[in-house]
Amino acid sequence: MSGYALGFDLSTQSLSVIVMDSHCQVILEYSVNFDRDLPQYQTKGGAHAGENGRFTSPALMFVEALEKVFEHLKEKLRLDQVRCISGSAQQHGSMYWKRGAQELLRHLNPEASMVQQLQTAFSRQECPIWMDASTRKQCNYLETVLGGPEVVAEKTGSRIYSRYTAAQIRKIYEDEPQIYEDTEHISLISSGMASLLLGDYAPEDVADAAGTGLFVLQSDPPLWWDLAIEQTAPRLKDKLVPKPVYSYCPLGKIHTYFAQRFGLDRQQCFIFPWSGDNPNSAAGLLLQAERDLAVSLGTSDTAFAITKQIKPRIEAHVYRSPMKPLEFIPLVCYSNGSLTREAIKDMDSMEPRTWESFTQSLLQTPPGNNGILGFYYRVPEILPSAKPCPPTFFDMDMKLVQNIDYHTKVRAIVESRCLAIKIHMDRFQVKYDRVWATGGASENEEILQILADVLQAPVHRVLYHNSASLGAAYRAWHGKAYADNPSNLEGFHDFIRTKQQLSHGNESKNRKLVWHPNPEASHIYLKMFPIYEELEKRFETH
Ligand code: ADP
Ligand code: XUL
Repeated sequence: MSGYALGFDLSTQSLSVIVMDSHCQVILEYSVNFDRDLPQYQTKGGAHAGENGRFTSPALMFVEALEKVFEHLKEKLRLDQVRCISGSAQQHGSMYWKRGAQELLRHLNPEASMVQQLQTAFSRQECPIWMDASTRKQCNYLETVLGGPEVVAEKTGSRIYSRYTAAQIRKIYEDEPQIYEDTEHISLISSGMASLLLGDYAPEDVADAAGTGLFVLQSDPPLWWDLAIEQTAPRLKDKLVPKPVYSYCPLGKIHTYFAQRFGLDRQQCFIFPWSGDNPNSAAGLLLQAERDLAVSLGTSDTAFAITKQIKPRIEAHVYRSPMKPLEFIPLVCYSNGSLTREAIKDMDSMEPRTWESFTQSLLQTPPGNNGILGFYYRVPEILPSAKPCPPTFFDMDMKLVQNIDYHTKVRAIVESRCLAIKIHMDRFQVKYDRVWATGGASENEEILQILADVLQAPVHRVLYHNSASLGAAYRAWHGKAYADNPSNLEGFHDFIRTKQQLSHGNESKNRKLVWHPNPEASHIYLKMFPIYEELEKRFETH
């Protein structure tokens, strides 16, 4: 196979793309930052914050960003050489397509821009996104009618969280019945983006479907949970694709719109299902079951692994692996990730500080931070389920402390997040002996050292830190090989290694640096775990 794969990543703050050659090497990357490059949508960190914990992003901003990427790529690359495209998107968020949108989408005119032609395609201009915390009422309702949080978690992999698509759809049905009526189709953001490329409604892949509250976690073949669909809103089944698909399933050829406007070869370029950012990162990091833990430090902080068997727990999540049909992704998620660290970095200063000064603070403070722990929820937190609260610090006697210096505050916020990851992930009893760090904040080597010290495992960082787009491009190549020869498909990991021309057992060329744990730090953190656990309970609101 020759040519290129495109791997997209529509994250909270940006739409990025990588171009990957047939040896799975990244040859080009490009990113559209929503706040900076599409200021007309007036987002902050890619989102609009509303009342009562509402967080949304404009659907048309996603459409326009996609076109912007192709305009750029057209100048840099022979797009007729692109053989396969897949992508990654922030999980849970949903797009509402208005009656008649499918026809509009199918018949786009390549002479005009997509964003112009899709102005009337959405019944709701704003997509609820993963940061949303406004649907407590709908979560309670759905959990009650479906048999309680434990039953729902057992069936779908997670209880219904505010950001889960089922709760979001129910809220729109209750609060905006006309919009619900006018909606002919509901996509996840991932499948919505695939739909733009395909020119028709694309199905959800199993991995991202598992973040809806509507999917039977252990189903093979993949199935929606009919009862949850019936209880979420009337006639919802008609507004969804009939079934989610495996992540490697070819969806079809690129839309003639992209072929004619940007020069892609419609006969040779195939679209593969988009998936969620965390499942794609698992693929990009080539995570191995029962061996690896991934920590993603993006707008959200997440920690996840791959397992062959799983017991869901109500304070965390289980998704499906996009690499192998019946493997699972246990995951913990914190909504106060990078933007909260940024706010701490710039605290008490007129001007934004540099990351260098933040790092200096980490270097000037010892492991254990002289016993100071920190909690700061700028936006409603998922784990624990907490309301926003200003930076709050405690000592090892669990007493509130004030008047501490900037450096100590910085370390407290970073270290306490690492303690939380260790405590919550260990409750899944997943085994790991190494950690893979990814996401924007994995640039910061001092954060990685603290992570290694708290988790007491070596922390690796891949050369290319956007593992979500890497995973999307790997999946596109793997899916293409499956489409070309379904009877002869290697496992995902072996397939990528073979393409990278690495012998078995060798690490991917994309794997690079390692931070080793300091064994002495282990005693310090062992004392802090139970204190952190107790303090965290104080912030839990229900
Ligand atoms: P997302 O994919 O969720 O949009 P990214 O994974 O691209 O976000 O991460 C972006 C974030 O990375 C920025 O908001 C910034 O706070 C953080 N970041 C970038 N460089 C550093 C650094 N050196 N130290 C800590 N955080 C950083
Ligand atoms: C995972 C989650 C976030 C989003 C955005 O459950 O909500 O990680 O996928 O990154």
